[in-house]
Amino acid sequence: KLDHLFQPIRLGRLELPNRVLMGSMHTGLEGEEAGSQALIDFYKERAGQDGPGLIVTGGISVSPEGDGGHNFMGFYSDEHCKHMESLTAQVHAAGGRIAAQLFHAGRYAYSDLTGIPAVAPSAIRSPIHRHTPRELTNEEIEELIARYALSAKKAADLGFDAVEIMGSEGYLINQFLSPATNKRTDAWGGSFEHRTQFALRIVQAVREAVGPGYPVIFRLSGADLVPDSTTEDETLKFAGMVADAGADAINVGIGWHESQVPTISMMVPRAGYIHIAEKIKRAVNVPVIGSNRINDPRLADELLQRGACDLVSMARPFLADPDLLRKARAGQFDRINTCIACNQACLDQVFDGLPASCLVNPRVGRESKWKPFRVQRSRHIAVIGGGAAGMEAARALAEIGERVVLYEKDDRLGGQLNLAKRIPGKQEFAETLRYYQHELHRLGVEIRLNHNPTPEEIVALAPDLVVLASGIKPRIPELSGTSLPHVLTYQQVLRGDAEVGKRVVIIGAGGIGCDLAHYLSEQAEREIYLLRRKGKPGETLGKTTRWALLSHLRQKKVQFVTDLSYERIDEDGVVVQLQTDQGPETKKIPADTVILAAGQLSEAWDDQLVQRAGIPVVKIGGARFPGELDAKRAIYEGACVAYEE
Ligand code: FMN
Repeated sequence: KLDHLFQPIRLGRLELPNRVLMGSMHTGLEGEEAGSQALIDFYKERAGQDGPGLIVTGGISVSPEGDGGHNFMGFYSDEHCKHMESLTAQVHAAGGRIAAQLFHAGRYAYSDLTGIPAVAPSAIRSPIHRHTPRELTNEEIEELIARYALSAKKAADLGFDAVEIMGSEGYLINQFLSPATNKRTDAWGGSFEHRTQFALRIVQAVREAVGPGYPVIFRLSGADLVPDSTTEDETLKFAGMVADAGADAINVGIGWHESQVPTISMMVPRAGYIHIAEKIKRAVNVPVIGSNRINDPRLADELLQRGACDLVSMARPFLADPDLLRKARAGQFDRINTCIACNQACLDQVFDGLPASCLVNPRVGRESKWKPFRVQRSRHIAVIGGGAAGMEAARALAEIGERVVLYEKDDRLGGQLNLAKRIPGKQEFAETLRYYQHELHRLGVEIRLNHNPTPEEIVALAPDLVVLASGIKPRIPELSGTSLPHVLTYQQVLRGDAEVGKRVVIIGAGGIGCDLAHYLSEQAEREIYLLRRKGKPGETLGKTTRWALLSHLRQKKVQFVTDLSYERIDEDGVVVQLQTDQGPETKKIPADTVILAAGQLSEAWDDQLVQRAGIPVVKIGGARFPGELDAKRAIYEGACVAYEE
């Protein structure tokens, strides 16, 4: 079983015990308080026996103007270098191996944060940044190459086991390679050979600095997915040139940050880009690392077996479950907390300047804070509600040794996750359900389905603590016509409880409204209107996924109507008042089915009697606050009951 995944492999003189790279992730824990232990504890928890063969750090700047976001580390800072030395020592002590990623953001740099203007091969602004970079001079380019080499030497001296040169995702090295961003007419631009010079000179200089045998990985862009960029032929040729210049392995990144094609979100099928690594593997004679959406060790093993790549990179899957490989080796696949590629707590938070965490594993980034694990208090705890919040509370409490009864009024656990998994591209939520079901049984949580306990029953049971996780119900807006037979709630629709017609009006264009439109538009040919009083559709969705979902809905000809007030629902449509340039205009939008997705309310469970009996009650998730459907907050609050109370 998994014979291929656990095959050792050599990179230079470094032997890796398995074929898995924990892909580079900037966590936002790297920052100025670099003296803190949080980042080290994050890596240590992933470095132990049966951890990834090699961990790659998030990008570490080779030069101060190259920082790629909030809280970056740089080889130019003595303080950061000291911190890195302690990082490598502790990862080694834990039994792991770690590579430093040599990084320069080029025009993607956060010049607002660094206070230094961004630089690039040419002064062309990226569509996702406000600042136009300054064109580098020939001397500055030579100096930057020297800085890559110096940083590599420092990395080796600081105890890193390898370096990875970051040449993908549209960062500086990629900007030199691509004709879309490199318009130079000197020796660094123009022809393909000229455009490759920056990368190749860096590889040579790094190799010279670290000497033979020290592993050097080059992360290149397997496909840029931006207009007028490097061609496939060029990429294949370039991969060979990088290997010849001294790289020991090629890690195949996919897309640029500005790409208009989803590259890592839930919509991307598992291993959806592996064919690109496969082509590169045929073009070079060094090991090739496949990446993106490889979230299951069995799939990884299959890819290795069929020779698609020599190693796999798994980045977010190690956020979701640091013990992924240990469980895989033991054949405990059902125990793995699978990455669902939602990006809600990792990338979205990093882009907002917050440290990364993980929706399905809120322990990420809190490794220092959330210990010790086992308290063995053996309190008796009743958890009311088996949705995301209640399941995590029950799991985490049982894990630290409490005795837990979990009540769920429905005939199955999961709450809103059961609906979420029906949305196209969100099927991965089924893995989260599988994980909880399995873990709750394994940890001996007593599960009572089809059972909504009465307050009297709970008082009679006299638990030490009640965790109220009764969740939410759809809010019915105060509007005439909501009780007409063709008016449904989003829950009724997603449960499949009711027929939906050809012409649909959805009231509410938040995350649920947008998901619902997606679901209905994939099901059948339909005319769908998505209505919102004010603001933009899907405003509450994460930065990294909102654009893709909205562009998909536009493709499906979903009509967005905003800046309106609702008058009433009729038998054949919804009457609204639109704000137009000519003043307000009343209009009926025709509909066979009207769906309410206008927010939610807490599902009531009266805890007064329990409180009066002196039993402490903690409310979590939708029971505490009925915001957007928010699995991230629900699971986090569930975990907090065990780790922070
Ligand atoms: N890739 C890099 O090369 N350098 C980075 O600094 C980096 N930071 C990342 C930060 C976060 C929070 C995430 C989620 C990804 C980051 N990536 C970075 C991309 C990952 O290495 C990887 O290519 C991507 O997550 C897709 O792989 P996965 O599906 O295994 O997560």
